[in-house]
Amino acid sequence: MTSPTSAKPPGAVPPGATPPWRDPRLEPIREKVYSGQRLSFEDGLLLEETHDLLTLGELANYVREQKNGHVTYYNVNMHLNPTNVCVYRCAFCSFRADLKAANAYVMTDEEILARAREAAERGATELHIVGGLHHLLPYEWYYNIIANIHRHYPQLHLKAWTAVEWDWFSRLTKRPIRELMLEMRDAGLGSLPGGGAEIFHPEIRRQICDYKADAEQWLEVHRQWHELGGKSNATMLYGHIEKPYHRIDHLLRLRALQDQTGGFQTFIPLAFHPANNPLGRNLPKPSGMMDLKMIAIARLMLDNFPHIKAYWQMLGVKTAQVAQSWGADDIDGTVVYERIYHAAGSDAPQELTVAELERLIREAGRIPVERDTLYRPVLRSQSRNPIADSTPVATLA
Ligand code: V47
Ligand code: SF4
Repeated sequence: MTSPTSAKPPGAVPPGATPPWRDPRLEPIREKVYSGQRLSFEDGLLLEETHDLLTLGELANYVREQKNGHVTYYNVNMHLNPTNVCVYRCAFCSFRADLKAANAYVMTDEEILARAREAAERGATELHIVGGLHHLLPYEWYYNIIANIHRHYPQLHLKAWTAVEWDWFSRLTKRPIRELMLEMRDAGLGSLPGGGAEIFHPEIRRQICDYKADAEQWLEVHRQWHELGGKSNATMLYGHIEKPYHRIDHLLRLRALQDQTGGFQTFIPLAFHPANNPLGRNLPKPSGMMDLKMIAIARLMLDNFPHIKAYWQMLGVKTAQVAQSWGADDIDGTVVYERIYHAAGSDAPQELTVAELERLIREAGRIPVERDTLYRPVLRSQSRNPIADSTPVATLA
């Protein structure tokens, strides 16, 4: 007779047997991954379908370690959103405001320069600048933000304006995007962030962000910047009304452009935050399972992207840390003054210090490396790093 203490729970696997959670359909994909073969659209759909998160993690982690070893990158950065006034009405956006809304703001030149000064004084290497498309402000206003900051604080790398903003500048000025890019690069622009990509597939794009730059226009902006020798990032907004095939389609469009230009540095899956926006009314936040799957699938499908970023502001600190074993090799930076996710209900802290980032990374079994925006290691002694030992400051948001 078996004693109650030695009874196996239902579903327990005898030693040596294949556990029931292992999905045998992933075996051909495992072979492809370990032999460096590219995954197809159908493979991507299978990765989406499976519940075998452990095998997904194993495969994505293999690719991650082949590309980036045990390193996890972070940077010392700050965000600047010069205005929240926007002509568009993306259904997922909790950040935007109408021209005359009570919460509408446009930062003055002084406020913008004060933010840049704070970034420089706190040892940031990057200022991440994006905002709304203001109904009345001319292209010159956006141009001057770059030129003024660069003139005063040339040590800051300015990662500025999503493809949607570049498309808007071209509509405003009727000038070719390439010409505007050259002009802004001369004024101090360093690289392009990955925002505005959302979901490329028109079945979804027309429902969540009609009118703004479409997939072809988004990709064309990045192509042009890459052709000028510039680097940029890419994103995907997941966990709302899109289906798995829309996500895989999105990833493959990015992979195809990267094959041609090689200008993308990192891909950042962005989890939909449902608070305070029309799209979120009946939708929950993506689950932890989905967040980890998106990181892993991105790592497996985007075989030509050097980096996958688990943006801690978007995933939350805990998932961003675990994601370092599911394919991610970057956790983003100190951030500070993030508005877009906090407007949409993020409960992540406003900023993390270098000491906190490094602790999270070490605890995940990775080696923390401070990078600049272009993934060059930043060398500075701890004592010279003004953010390392500081307590987070009070924030605007
Ligand atoms: O384009 C807006 C997304 C993006 C919501 O390049 C939302 O290094 C979820 O692109 N729920 C802007 N997402 C942020 C972005 C980014 C962030 C960090 C690093 C980089 C980089 C780029 O945020 C927007 C949109 O796709 N977004 N609202 C929302 N409610
Ligand atoms: Fe405007 Fe960007 Fe918000 Fe869309 S996501 S409404 S373009 S600020």
